[in-house]
Amino acid sequence: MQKQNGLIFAADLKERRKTLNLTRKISDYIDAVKVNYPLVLSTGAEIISDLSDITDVIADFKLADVPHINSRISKIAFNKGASAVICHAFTGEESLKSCTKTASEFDGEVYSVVNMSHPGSEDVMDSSLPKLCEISKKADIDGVIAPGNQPDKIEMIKNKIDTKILSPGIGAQGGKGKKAISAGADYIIVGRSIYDSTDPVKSAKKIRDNIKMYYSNE
Ligand code: BMP
Repeated sequence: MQKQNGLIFAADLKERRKTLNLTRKISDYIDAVKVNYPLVLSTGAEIISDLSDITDVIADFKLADVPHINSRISKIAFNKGASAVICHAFTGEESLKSCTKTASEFDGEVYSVVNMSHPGSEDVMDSSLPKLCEISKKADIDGVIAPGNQPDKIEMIKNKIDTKILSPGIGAQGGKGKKAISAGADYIIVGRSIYDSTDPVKSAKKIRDNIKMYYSNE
């Protein structure tokens, strides 16, 4: 994924045509589209190939399985045209390594989840944060997912692991793009504030301009 805009579109829609049209329209303002279960289970895995003709695709299946299954799922995603997969770190080093090993066969990337943007992340993930960063480091991931609505956590993660940070939780979940970037995020991930907006193209441009202006003021 080449960084030009710092914005990743979370396409959590259920309609194929709408997703493709919208992604095409906002493609100048994003660096990648992230696909999750709502889209893939509604439209089929072929949507990954269709979207990959427009921009880089991050397959967000939050893989959390035994190594050989993580590996099989990653392989399918990369074969369909994904540039990256997202995996949970809590299943341990071997499970995560099965993803990075598979990714290396496709020149793909792996992002591991070390913390999450919803309050439930406090229940288990917060106390395991150092360990999840350590596992991610050992598995040689390309970056981590860290909560954009909690800039203090981004800073904490940045201090523990020197890697790319992709941050959801912006807009609808209360986070501010500028604050996340300022805390150390490299990319922000945004869904509803784009696709639920009355003018999604204008919103995507505005969100991109906001963080881009911020980069140039740094
Ligand atoms: P939205 O901007 O509509 O809140 O969407 C956020 C996206 O980021 C969703 O696709 C969700 O699965 C993902 N996400 C998240 O919200 N928090 C996390 O901690 C990790 C995620 O992947």
